[in-house]
Amino acid sequence: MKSLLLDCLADRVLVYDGAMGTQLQAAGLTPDDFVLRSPSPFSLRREVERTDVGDSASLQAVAMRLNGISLDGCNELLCLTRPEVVAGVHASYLEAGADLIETNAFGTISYVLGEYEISELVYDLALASAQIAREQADLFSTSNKPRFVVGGIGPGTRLVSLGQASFQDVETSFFDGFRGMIEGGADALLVETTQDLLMVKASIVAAERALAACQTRLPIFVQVTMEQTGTMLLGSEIGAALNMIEAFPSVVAFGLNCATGPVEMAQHVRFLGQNSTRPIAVQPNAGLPIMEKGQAVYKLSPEELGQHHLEFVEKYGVALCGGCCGTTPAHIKAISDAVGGHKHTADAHWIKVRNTYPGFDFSTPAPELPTPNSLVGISSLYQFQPYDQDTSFLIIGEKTNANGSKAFREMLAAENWEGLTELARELEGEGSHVLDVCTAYVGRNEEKDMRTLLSYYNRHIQVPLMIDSTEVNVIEAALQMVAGKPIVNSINFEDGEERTRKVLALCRKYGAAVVGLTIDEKGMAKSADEKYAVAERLIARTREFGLPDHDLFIDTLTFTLGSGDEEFRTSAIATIDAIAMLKKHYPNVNTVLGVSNVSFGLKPALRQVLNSTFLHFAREAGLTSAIVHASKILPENKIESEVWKLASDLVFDRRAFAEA
Ligand code: THG
Repeated sequence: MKSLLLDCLADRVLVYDGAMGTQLQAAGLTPDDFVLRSPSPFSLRREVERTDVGDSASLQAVAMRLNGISLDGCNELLCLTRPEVVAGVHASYLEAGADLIETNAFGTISYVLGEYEISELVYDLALASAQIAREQADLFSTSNKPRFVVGGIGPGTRLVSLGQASFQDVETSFFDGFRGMIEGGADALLVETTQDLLMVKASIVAAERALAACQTRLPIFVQVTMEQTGTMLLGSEIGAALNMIEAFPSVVAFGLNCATGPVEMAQHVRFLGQNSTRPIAVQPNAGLPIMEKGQAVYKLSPEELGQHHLEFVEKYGVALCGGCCGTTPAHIKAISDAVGGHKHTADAHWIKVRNTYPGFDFSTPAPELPTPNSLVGISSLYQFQPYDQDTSFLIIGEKTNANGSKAFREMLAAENWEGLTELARELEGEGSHVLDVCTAYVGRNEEKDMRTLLSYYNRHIQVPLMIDSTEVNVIEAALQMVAGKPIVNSINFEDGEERTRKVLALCRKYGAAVVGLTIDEKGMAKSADEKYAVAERLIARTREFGLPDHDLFIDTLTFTLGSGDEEFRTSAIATIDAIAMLKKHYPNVNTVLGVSNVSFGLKPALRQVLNSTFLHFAREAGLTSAIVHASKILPENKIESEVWKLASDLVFDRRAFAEA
């Protein structure tokens, strides 16, 4: 992506603007300023540049319908009614030294504007906000100090993870909003003050679609809000947020704004400095709000804020510095004096990544590079889960699966969602790091069940999820229901390339890891060499779609040893050997097995032993994760040595076993 903004960001610290709302309030506006009359001279002038006639028609229609009614307090409307006031605020921040100004479009979301019955104005307001900011930025730009417009939209009033708006609602509205921003001349797209990672995900998907629709590329920025509690509003840790964001290469800067001042933000900024592969943005409030006469006031002085930013820049590699609530042009001037133009010298992860891989471009990932990610793993709405579990393996709970559990199946049939949630909580309690979720049940609607179940699991389950389905539509529905970064289970080449390509495109679009099964057009690969060959094809394909190697889990599959079938007696050996080959040649690629498959058809006590033994040897060969019933896995020292030996003989097809 060629972008002057990114070139400048790569070179030096850039300064953002400060609060918009309070500056507008200070302009002494009256209810009359919030009346949309038929198009103002400003918007008429812009009308000629418009490409989309339908939208200007909706503007006319709204003006007629409102018929002089004041939408007092709808600051976004000022972009149409008092553009010069909005422009004045931008100018004051540009004068103070801001490199970037953010559009006056915080509430430009259909259901927020809907409170004023102007939900159809998302595009028009976004367009106007960007045009106003563009004009001011251009007026202040010099070749030494170009100024940039960030087309920013806030979080809205509804939480997707709580079901108050759907993924589609957000995606549709942000598509219109971002399209307006792009056509109005924005240099970057931003979603800010966000509280819900599922909403963030929907807005990133929307930004991507808007950029594609406008046939252009702009950097996407994301900023989350960490509350005083130390998490986002719904309980998301900063690591969950960063891990999810990093699954989207188009997000080129990530950071924080609002809720607290710099002191309270420091722990999160440190975390980002240590882990983020993307430049870090920080826009704190001017301290914590203090209530005075029923009003929130912010007391941090401009100089203090500037000093905090200097520390953030020097210690944690913060690259975009600005202010949120309570900050004024004086604050931005102080920030500009303290850090403006500062080179990136900190010992921060993203700076190291940039220096180590000079060609590394976030918009064209290079999975063959050793991974620059510090957070290698997946996430839920709440937490980050590393793939590497130190002394353990990544434990994927098997029981939240309609194919794998009678209890699950019965509760699904009864639509006992609370019971299904309780079952998932039990697996969490048993130590599962991830849950494999499958709602495929004959006679029921798999997609609908997946949506409903995930609306519960997203909110109530702390660990990340694995989406287990063979249906493309079910997978996409699931990806729209879970915050954080899930794993999709699975792809294979049974029916050739088409379905696999579709699923990989979805993993890219929604930010997910993926399981690849060693199955091709000839069926399930049997020998270790065949399994390895299909694995190489899976690796090539996931790389082609820009997924890093660590986000692919190769499943080298095994047949049951429980049938006694001559043909399958060496099946486990082939599975284990293929894992060892992959470990050797693709050390970053993960591996997974549905361990219980190995013992289908055997008695429960023997199954437990055989599963545990098989898992043990697969792990010795390098297996990194497994779908298991965690509480039923026994370590070697908990199994009688005679029994252990018998089970090992079965795994390795030692004929002594058969003859005994
Ligand atoms: N690879 C990948 N995904 C998979 C599998 C795999 N997903 C499904 C399955 N295989 C792994 N999950 C299970 C879950 C349960 C059982 C086996 C594998 C199981 N269940 C008991 C049975 O069927 O006898 C039922 C127990 C009950 O009803 O409570 O064995 O290989 N990528």
